[in-house]
Amino acid sequence: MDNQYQENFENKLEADINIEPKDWMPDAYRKNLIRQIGQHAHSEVIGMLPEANWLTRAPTLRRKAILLAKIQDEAGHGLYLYSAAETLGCSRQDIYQKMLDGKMKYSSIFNYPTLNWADVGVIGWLVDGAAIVNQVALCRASYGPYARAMVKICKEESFHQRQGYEAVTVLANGTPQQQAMLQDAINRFWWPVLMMFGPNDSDSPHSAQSMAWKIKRFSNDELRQKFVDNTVPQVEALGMTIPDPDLQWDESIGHYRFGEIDWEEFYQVIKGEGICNYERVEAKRKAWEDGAWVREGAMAYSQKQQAIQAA
Ligand code: FAQ
Repeated sequence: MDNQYQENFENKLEADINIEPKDWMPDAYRKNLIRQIGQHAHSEVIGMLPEANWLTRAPTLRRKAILLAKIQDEAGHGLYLYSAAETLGCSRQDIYQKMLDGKMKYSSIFNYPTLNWADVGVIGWLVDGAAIVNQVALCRASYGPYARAMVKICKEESFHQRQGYEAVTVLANGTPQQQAMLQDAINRFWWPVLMMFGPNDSDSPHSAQSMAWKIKRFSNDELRQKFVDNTVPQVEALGMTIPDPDLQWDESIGHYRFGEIDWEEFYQVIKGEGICNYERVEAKRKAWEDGAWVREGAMAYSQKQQAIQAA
């Protein structure tokens, strides 16, 4: 019987028909999706923190309103993704607790500090830019609820990326101090952004299976290359430089070649030893504990409503 289920599952993958929550799926497929979608959700909500650091110091009311809207969007993306993970049978509270306990990861990029206002523009431009390259591919992921969540999320990320680019354009056309501030932000964020795509394909334990299951449609290295190819002309248009002496256009392959990523730094960060890992998780732990009364109140209200309806 199981063989028949397995065959149906594989036929759907082959025919590019989405797998839906009530369909049979192999346990390992389900587990892998909970891991990836859960980590993705954690990244969205942890990703609110570096930007929130600048909310009270945004240079104008307009910038502040845009930043506030962007951060709220990230919270919404987190909620979508937690819901998508829940359709696989996990509990939101359980995976959130795993993140707080360091048993589930979130994107390495959010363990770097936002030291000046240019960092906020650079996050919108480069971090959201990298996220879009990764997530556009995920719009065709084989699991229906994940793929559909990605479509809406990508639309909002596109707005984030454009607002980031617009913000850095103002700095690039500003005073020498503003230009220096932007260059400094690019210098600090460039390599960590390239790390967002994960280890090289040869060192990526999940890639082969995730590609076979059509969760991932492109490999880590393919997406990283696409991001570099998209972004170098944007950096040049801003009159800025990329902190990579090995970066060069290779006409023969039609791509930019770039230098080696510091993988030691990457593994340190995902192990929990980056600059801001402790601070980020502590902020979320405190928010979770401080919010206990809200959850209790909501629960009491819901029980009261159910009792009224039952009466
Ligand atoms: N950081 O075998 P692989 C955003 C882990 S965008 C931390 O290659 P996989 C928007 C990986 O989990 C950011 N850990 O794994 C935003 C695995 O560990 P595990 C979020 C990383 O899954 C913008 C191990 O290394 N986007 O939030 C990273 O096939 C601005 C081996 O790696 C997503 O999550 C990393 N960079 O490929 C919000 C996209 N890279 O689980 C606010 C969805 C790898 O065995 C502000 N995820 N690891 O313990 C994916 O596409 C994939 O999961 C990859 C990794 C490509 C990230």
